[in-house]
Amino acid sequence: MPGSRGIDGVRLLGRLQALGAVGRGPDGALTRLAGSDADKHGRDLVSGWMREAGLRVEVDQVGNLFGTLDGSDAAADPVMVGSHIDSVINAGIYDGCYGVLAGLEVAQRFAETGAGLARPLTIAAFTDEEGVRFQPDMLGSLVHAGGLSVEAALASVGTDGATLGDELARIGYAGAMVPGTIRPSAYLELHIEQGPVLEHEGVRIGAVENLQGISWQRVTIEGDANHAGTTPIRMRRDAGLAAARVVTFLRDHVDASNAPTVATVGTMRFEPDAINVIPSRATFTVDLRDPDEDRLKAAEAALAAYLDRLARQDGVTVSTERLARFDPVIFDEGLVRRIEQAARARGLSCRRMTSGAGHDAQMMARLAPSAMIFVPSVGGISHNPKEFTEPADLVAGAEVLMDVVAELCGG
Ligand code: HGY
Ligand code: MN
Ligand code: MN
Ligand code: MN
Repeated sequence: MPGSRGIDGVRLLGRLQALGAVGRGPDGALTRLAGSDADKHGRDLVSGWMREAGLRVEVDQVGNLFGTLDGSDAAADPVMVGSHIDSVINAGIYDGCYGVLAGLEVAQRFAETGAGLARPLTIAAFTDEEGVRFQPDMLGSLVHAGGLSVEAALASVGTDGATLGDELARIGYAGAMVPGTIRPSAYLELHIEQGPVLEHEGVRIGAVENLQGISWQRVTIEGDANHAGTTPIRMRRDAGLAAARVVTFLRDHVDASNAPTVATVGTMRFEPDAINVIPSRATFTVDLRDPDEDRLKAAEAALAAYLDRLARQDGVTVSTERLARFDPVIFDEGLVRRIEQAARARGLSCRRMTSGAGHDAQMMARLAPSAMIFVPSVGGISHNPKEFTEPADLVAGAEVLMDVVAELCGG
């Protein structure tokens, strides 16, 4: 066991590996989508560890999982440390899980060393942060922050046709607590950077001061199915061609804009999906992001205008459905400063930065002063089984988290 209150790195790293084993397919790919059996097993594991650590475990009506270590001032609003344990498809083991397990490790060390917190400390694992199966993403923290009703969240229909409410009930995580009951005095999220900046600059800790805006849409293009061999090229209403034009338009638009805007078409489906039939329908998603709200709006407007032109030019019909829209967020300056000070007090290099990825902190910032701590991602890789962060960096991030939480909780 480490010194007076050091992080137990062996336990933290061991739990990351153990949770990372939950949701492996026959090919070894890790997929732990919200509301799935794998999600249930992951939740069972984490809530068991929370109980082992002496935390009070609660589940709310959209499955958000909380573990609380009481403080001497039970009436005080808790400091909350959170993230998520649901994953994308064929994921790495650190995204989200690291923040939940490091928070749990901090709470457990406080409990083991009798840190005598004034404020309670709550560790949160929010439902469906990734939004891969049920949109919008950051669903659980959005409900907690009052941005989405419980009814709308539970009615969310997954990519496989199930509803979130049915799935949470099926896996035994449709809790009784009303979301938002726990009002944090401050919210902190420790996360892998999922990008190349810290590694590229050789910096150990990122003090995240803002997070870019996110716009998710589903686009459906309707054309005419027809024979691939007999239909002259000029007489087609080819939904597949039109969809492909949108993908290249987005890249050309972003390249020409000279801005940090990013655009991604991550899913695309053709119907009837046959080698010798001109696609009658193309359905795909567009993920647009920018740290600046006006530029994000401009990118959305440019896409809408292009889709109008495309409908006329290709003789197809185009419809769009908004799946998620989150404004850019500026984190709490006082908390960002505390993170910088805590890192430097431990002799760790630190730089301020923007988060390119969405996080539960983006939602919790609506409720309480919030900020994030990043640690380097090797090769900047994430949402990929090659996702990796050096153990020393994982422990360093947890120690910075512990120091900031100790200050905020009066431990
Ligand atoms: O999409 C995101 O940025 C996050 O991983 N949900
Ligand atoms: Mn994440
Ligand atoms: Mn993610
Ligand atoms: Mn996230």
